[in-house]
Amino acid sequence: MTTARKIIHVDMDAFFAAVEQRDFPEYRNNPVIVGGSPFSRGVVATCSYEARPYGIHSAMLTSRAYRLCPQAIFVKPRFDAYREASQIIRRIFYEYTDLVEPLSLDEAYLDVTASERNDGSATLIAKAVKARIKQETQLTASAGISYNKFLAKIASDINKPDGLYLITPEQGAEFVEQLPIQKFPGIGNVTAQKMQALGIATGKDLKQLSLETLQNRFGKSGLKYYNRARGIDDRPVINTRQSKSVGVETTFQEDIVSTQAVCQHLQQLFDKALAKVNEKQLTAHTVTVKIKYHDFVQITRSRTLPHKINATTRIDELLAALLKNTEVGQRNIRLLGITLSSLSLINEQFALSQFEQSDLFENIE
Ligand code: TTP
Ligand code: MG
Repeated sequence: MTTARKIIHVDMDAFFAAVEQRDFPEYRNNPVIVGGSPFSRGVVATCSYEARPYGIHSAMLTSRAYRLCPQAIFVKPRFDAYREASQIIRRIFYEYTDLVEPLSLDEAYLDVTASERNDGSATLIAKAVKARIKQETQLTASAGISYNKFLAKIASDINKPDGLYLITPEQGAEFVEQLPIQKFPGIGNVTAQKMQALGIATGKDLKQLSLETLQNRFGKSGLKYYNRARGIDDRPVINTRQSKSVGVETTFQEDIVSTQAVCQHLQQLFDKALAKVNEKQLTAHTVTVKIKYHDFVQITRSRTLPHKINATTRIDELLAALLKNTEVGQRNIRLLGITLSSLSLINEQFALSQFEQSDLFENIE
C-alpha cells in the first residue's frame, strides 16, 4: 500500500475586501463590498465578513447588494494591490514545497508529502504557512489539510475565516457521506439541482448509485462523482511554476570521439529535453550544448532561435552550428548535455487565474 499524500489547500479570507480593510483602517469592522458601483450593472467581486450576514455574496449585482445593505462601503477593485499580496503568499508557499498549484490569486494547493519542514507534519506546516502569511501581509488565510485535493478544499472552507481543519484518511469516507451535494467542489449549481431532482441530497445518497448509473446520467463525470462519493481523488498537485531551463545529460562509460557519435547522442538528448519541455506545457527558444572532454575541461555553446523549438526544428543544422568552434571529432569526450531554456508557457492564458480571465468586471465603471 502506498502511503497517503499530504495536501494543503490554502484560501485567503474575503481576499479583495480584506486587502481593502488592511489598507484603509476606516473600513475595518464595517461591511465592505468590492465591485462595481451600486448604481451600475456591476457585480460584487467579494465582500467582507461583516457584509455576509446580509446575504451578500460574489457575483451578485451590486445594486442588489445595495438594497440588502445600503450602509455598506462600496469600493472598486484595486487589482495591483491584490496581485502584490498574491505574489507574497505564493513565495511563502514555495518555502515549504515545490509542488504548488495556484488556482487563483488567493488560493492554492500544496503537496507537502515529501516536505521535511515542521517535522513533516502537514498540520504544523499549514499553521506555519498561515502565520507567515499573517506576518507578511497582515491578512488571514484558511487552510484545509487532507490526503487529496478534493477533501483539502472542503476542509479549508470549514472554519473560515482564519480556519484550520484536518480530514484524516480514516475520516474521509464518512466525512463525504454527510456532506450536502451542493458543497461538493466541482459540482456546480446545475448538476447539484439535477442530483437533487434524483433524490441525491448528500454524499451518502450519491454513494448508493452504481458507477453505471452515474455514467449514464452524468457521462464522463460519472466516474468522478463515483470516486468523490468515496473520498477518492487521485488528481496530482501540478507545479505550475515556470522552470528556467530543462536539461538532460549523459556520462559515457567509455569516451566517445567521432563527430557522428556525438551528434547521434546529442540528437537523443535533444529529443528527451524537448519531451520534458512539452510535458510542462512550455516552449523553448534557446538550446545549449554541454561537452566535457576526457580531461574534465567543460565547454558550452548556445543558440537562441527567433521561433520556438519543436519537433520540426532542424536539429542537425543546429548541432553543426553549435559544434563548429569545438574540438569535437578530435578529442575524447566523457559527457554530453543538452539544455533548453528561454521557456514560456505554450498558452499564457494557462497561467492566468480564473477570475483574471473572466469578464466579471466588464461592467465596472
Ligand atoms: P474567494 O476565495 O472565492 O472568496 P473570498 O476570498 O473573497 O472569500 P472567502 O473567505 O469565502 O474565501 O475568491 C477570492 C477572490 O476572488 C475574491 O476576494 C474576489 C475574487 N472573486 C471575484 O472577483 N469574483 C467571484 O465570483 C469570486 C468567487 C471571487
Ligand atoms: Mg478566498
